[in-house]
Amino acid sequence: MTATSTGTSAGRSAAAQADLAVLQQIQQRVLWLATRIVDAANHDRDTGDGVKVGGHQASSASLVSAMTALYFSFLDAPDKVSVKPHASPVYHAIQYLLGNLDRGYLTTLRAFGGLQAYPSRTKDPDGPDFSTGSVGLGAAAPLFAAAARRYVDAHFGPRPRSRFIALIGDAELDEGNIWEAVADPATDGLGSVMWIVDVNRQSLDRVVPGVRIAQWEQQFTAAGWHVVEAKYGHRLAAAFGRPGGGQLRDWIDAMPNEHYQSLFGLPPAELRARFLDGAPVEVSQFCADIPDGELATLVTDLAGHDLGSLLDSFAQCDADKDRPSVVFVYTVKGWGLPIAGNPRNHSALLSAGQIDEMRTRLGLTRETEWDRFDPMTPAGQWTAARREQLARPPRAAAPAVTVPDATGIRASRALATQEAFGRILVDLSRRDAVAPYLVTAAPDVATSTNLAGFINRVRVFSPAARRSWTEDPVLKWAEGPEGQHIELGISEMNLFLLLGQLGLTWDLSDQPLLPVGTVYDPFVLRGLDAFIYSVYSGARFIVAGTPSGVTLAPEGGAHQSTITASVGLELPGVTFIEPAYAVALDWLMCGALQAIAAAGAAPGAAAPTAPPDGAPPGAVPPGTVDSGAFYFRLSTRGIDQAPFAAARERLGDAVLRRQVLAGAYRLAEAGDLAETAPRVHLAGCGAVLPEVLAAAAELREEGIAASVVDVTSADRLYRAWQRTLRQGVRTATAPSIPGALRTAFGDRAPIVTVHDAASHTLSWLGSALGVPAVSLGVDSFGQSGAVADLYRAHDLDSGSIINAALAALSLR
Ligand SMILES: Cc1ncc(C[n+]2csc(CCOP(=O)(O)OP(=O)(O)O)c2C)c(N)n1
Ligand SMILES: [Mg+2]
Repeated sequence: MTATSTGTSAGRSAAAQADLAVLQQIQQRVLWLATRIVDAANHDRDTGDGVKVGGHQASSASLVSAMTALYFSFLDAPDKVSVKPHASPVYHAIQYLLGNLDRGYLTTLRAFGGLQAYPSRTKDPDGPDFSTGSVGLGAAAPLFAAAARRYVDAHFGPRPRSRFIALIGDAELDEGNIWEAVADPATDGLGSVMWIVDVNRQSLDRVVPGVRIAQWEQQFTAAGWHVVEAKYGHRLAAAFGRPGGGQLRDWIDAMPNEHYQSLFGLPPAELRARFLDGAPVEVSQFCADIPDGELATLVTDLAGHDLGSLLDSFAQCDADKDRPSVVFVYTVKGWGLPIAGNPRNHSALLSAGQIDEMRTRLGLTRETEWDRFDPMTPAGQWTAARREQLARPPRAAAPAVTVPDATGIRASRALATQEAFGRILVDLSRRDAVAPYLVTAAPDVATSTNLAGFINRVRVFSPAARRSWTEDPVLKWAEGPEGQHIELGISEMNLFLLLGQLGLTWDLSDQPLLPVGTVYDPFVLRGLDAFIYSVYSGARFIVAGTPSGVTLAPEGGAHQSTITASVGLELPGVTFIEPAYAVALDWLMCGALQAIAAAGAAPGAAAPTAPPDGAPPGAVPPGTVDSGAFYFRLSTRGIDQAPFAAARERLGDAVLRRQVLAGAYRLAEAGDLAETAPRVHLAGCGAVLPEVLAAAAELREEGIAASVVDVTSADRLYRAWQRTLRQGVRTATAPSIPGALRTAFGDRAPIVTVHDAASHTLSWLGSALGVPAVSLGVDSFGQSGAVADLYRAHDLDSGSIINAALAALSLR
């Protein structure tokens, strides 16, 4: 007996038949374990809070056969699989049977520190390749992982071939991001991709009406995909071949989903009547000789639970190496369970009696119910062989990528951070130690976000060389396999999904990269769920949101971002950075790339946080470290660089750089006013600093000692504050003001915060410093105008800042 594919033809050899029999035995155990894992979570554990635990026995059952076929036959070790969120119990059951998950975990689904409700790369102990949960994203992720692998292979030499597989719920195909991913030319021709759609015709609420499959198949075909159907099991296929079988097939094909679905769970005699309700006489005649019980088995015989058919269709997909494949696998939601096909089964749980009945039927007892297969049995030998076949070698140590502390950008004239960003990238592309690892991506905004200089140097990525038909002296859009910019269509979802997978190549393709994406800042929100998804998955990348804010004055409210800074500050795993000056950006960008490079080189960087004994992990103070992604919010407003040059002279590069990286520094001192002069701090962030500096100068003339603090990373400051606060909370000691805040603000004085973003983003600074504060920012939609018009409209002009300072002083 061998644990390999069972062959492809309908007339299987005796050996192949025997293999299928073993697989069938395995899938029964997978079904049991997946069902019992959810059952235990709900019935064996007292959470003490009365909140329903939940879990999805029916959604899991639907994929038991397909996942058994994959993990116990089809997959090779380098293959990467994304499992639909609600089949996580099946994944864990399989990893347990393969010996990759301790038994203690099986009773911890949805418990703190236990198995996660949905597959999680970063939290589950048995390391799924992809996280899933927000439907549609985990489905599309392997497509972008395959695109990232294609890029890695083209630049660093081919790795062992991986197939990138997604197991997707049929209702997931309603999510628009799926179709954005399928339609993008960057995902063309990825023959290593196989999507398996679990066609159980049910979503959360209902049996989905209408025959959508035909439409979806056409959409995939139109996008250049190879479409395969695994619809009928071998019994139905045989019946269709008999005289009159054609009509039977037509009848089943034409039947509305709701009608077909209503057959499940009916007693056999009733099923006959329901099945033949409205059927042509030929179909009734065809069925007349088939006993009730057999008819029930026959008409619900779908390929999604026929292991041989499944393996045949996977092999069919595999044979097509030039384009992605999708196989529509017809299944039963709740297959093999008493809740099979019930339209309300999405969250249904088996009763204690039903669990007992199932356990007994499978020959298990309360003592043996969690056991793996006896190693002496065929199933035990099979799983042991598969464990070895699927074992992955430890990740090779990655080469160290040396990113400089700074490119040394010169900024003698007024400069915008967006322009500086482009120049820094160009400089880095000239450095051999960094350049090979840089890869940029943009959703049709590469040139308008200043990537043109970089693209001119490194070209655009395309798997094959493409002839260029234009001669543009300013922008050389040359495409070929050596290119290091990946251009996407206008889909911010795709941008963040691609960045996420480029940011995971250190794990999924054994090659760290330094990915940098650009997007107009307001449209970060358009891709936000994919942004969150990618960061939650452990991806490391830089994204520049540019231009941002109302400084983008003439463009109007549809293009002016306001709440993105708050989003950046609050997102876990993302470090939000908004510098005003070119040299600060240089230090911060190089620092971010250094962090990404260092993380990629760290062995075991993907290790889950949960311990093997199932105990809850030690509580980690929130956001104590920079992790995954860096979000730079940039601007096209050119600002005078002299104030920064003055700060450099005053503080020296070593000190200033440290402060800039920590999140804030003193940009302008209050000057030599009398000791008794009222003091105020003006804290500004980003492109609005010229107004802040002007206000400070005027205040000083009025005898008010106003200093200016440039907040380069509100996020790092906030985290530093929270760290000390929480430390105080946990140890019941008085928290201190963190060093970064003390250094930048020095003495205690009322503050005004000024930001070309929602005023809320910096409004916490008053509490952090324990002083009265007035926060200015953009709290309504923008509109077209000149910068001065809009700053006046939003109280960001220097006059308003002066008034705010007086207000803050009056709050003392
Ligand atoms: C973005 C998002 N919206 C909504 C949900 C809630 N939800 C979870 S499963 C589900 C239905 C999924 O149906 P399908 O994909 O067909 O899965 P299955 O039938 O296999 O359970 C919904 C709406 C979610 N997880 N993610
Ligand atoms: Mg479904």
